[in-house]
Order: sequence, then structure tokens, then C-alpha cells
Amino acid sequence: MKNLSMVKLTSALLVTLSIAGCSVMLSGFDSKRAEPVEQAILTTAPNVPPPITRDYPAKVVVRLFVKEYVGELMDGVKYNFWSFNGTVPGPMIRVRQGDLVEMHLSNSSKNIMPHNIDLHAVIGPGGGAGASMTLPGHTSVFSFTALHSGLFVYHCAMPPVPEHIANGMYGLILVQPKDGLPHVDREYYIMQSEFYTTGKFGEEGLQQFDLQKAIEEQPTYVVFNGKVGALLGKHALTAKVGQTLRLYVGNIGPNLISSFHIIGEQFADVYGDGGSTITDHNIQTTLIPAGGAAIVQFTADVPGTYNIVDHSIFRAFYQGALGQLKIIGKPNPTIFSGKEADEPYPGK
Ligand SMILES: [Cu+2]
Repeated sequence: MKNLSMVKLTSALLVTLSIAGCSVMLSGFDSKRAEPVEQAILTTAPNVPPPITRDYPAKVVVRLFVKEYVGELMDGVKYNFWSFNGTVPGPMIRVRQGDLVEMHLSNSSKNIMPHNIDLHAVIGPGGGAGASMTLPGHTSVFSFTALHSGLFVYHCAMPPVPEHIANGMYGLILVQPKDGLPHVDREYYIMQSEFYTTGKFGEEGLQQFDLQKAIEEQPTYVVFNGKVGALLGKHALTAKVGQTLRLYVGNIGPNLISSFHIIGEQFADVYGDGGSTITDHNIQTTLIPAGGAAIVQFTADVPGTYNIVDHSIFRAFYQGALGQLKIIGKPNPTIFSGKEADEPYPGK
């Protein structure tokens, strides 16, 4: 009896151990690459996922879903957006160079269209578009290794591709270099895009997509973070004097190149085209191509409200390409005096 009990106990122990081992394997390690598994932290613009501090590769699981919804393009102006995770732009994703990214794309049965995702961080056909083609009521999964660091755009690439992009299906993925990025005090996520509506700028009510305007590259709206005023007033980016800032700026277009500028600031460092190295210093305006990105860094030196614009300036004044950065702190008159005189001038 004693021996039988021992056998039973040993068997139970083996089963327990094997279940425990299996559970570790399922929840902690990828069976093929034996890397630890993490769920990606996804953030809504202008927020950025926290820096990745680990010094080894992981399998990072990214779960995106498609949501087609009516939202506001401007106060009072409604638009039928197609989106990743219910926001325009979609969430920002942050992984580390060398990570295995397991991408899950779910398309609700409430949606009408099939959708997919093309990430410019992917090396593989279509950036993953074919591998992620997902009908309503389905979830697709594919994996890629983030071979190269940089800031990359992602977008839907389901035919008709331009319409899926124009309706809001885009976002940014940062592939952090293996050694990380230098510490900064604040990081923000900005995405520029255009909208083409049948009604004029500011015309209230539900607006339809205007294909002809899109073909002619005549946008009705050019906006940061999906809505006129998304970065204005109480939604402005903020910093304190002395803090260092890093902006991850994407431009999906779908047509226009952005002349990205902050009025009254200079970009001390620019990672041109969102690549892995600093390519220039002390830049006033950086070009961001459609389907591209840039990383800019600077220090908040002087308090005040700074306008963030596309310096193709009619877009800022008439189409919505205007945001704000509010810097608070003590004035620094050695850098900027403010107005020192306002005297009568009789003319000559
Ligand atoms: Cu789509």
C-alpha cells in the first residue's frame, strides 16, 4: 500500500510539475525562440509608452482591433472614422530592436469592411498587410522581428488603400535601439494627417469622404492627432522650463509632406526621417514625408505658449494644422526679453 501511495504521489507530482512547466511555457516563453513574453503597452496620442529598460530581446504581443465609428473631426463636424483601437491616430507601440513582435489584429463583426495592417517596421511582403488581412468577425496573427531601430508609421493597406488611410487607420511604432534612447524628461506622440470631406472646412454635421478632392490632393482638413484642436488650449502639450522634450512625429499624409515647425523653438537634435541616428542639429523646420516620421529633441528654455504648425502656413491658419506647447516656469530674460519698448513712431 505504501509503495502504491508513493507511486500515486510521484505521478501526481510529475503531473503537477508538467502542468507547471507547460504553464511557464505558454505564458512565459515562446516555444520556438524561448524569449520572455510581454504584452505591449499601448498609448493614445499624445502619450508615449514608457522607455523599455530590459537589455535582452522579448516576444512582445501587440493586440489591435479595428473600430469603425462616427466621431468629431472638429467641434460640430462629424466623420465616419475607421480606426485602430477606436482612436485616430491609433495607439503608439514601443518595442526594442531585436524583439519578436506578435501582432494580433481583430476586426469586429460589427464592422463592414475587411482591414489589415502594414507596419513600416516590418521587413516582409506588404509590411504584414497580406498576413493580417482580416474579415469582420475574425482575428489574424502574424509575427515579425524588429530588425532595425527607428520610428515607423503603420497603417491599414486594405483595398481601396487610400480610403482606409484617409479614414483614419494609422499610427506609430517606435523600435527602440538596443541601447535605448538618451533620457529626456517628456516624450509626446504627434501624428499629422489630412481629411477630405464633401463639405467645406468647419461645415457642421456628418461629412462624407470626397474621393475627387483626395485625388486632386486638396484636403479640407490638415490636423495633428486626428481632430482640429486636439493639441490646443487645455489639450496643449506641456513642459517646465529646463526640461528636455522628445517628440515622435509621424505624417501619414495620405498626400502632403509636412514642414514640421514649432514657432519660437529650434530642434536641437533631429533623427531625420525617424531613423536610428541623429542626423542634424539646431533645425528650424523638418520635412516629414507622407508615410514617414521624425524624432525631434529640444530643451524648454523660455516659458510661454508655442504654436506647433505645418509651416505650409495656410494649413495652420485655415485647415487645422495647429497645436500648442505650453512651457511654464520663470522667465529667462537673458535668452528672451519680452517686449522692452513700444514708443510712438511718427514716420519720415
Ligand atoms: Cu482598413
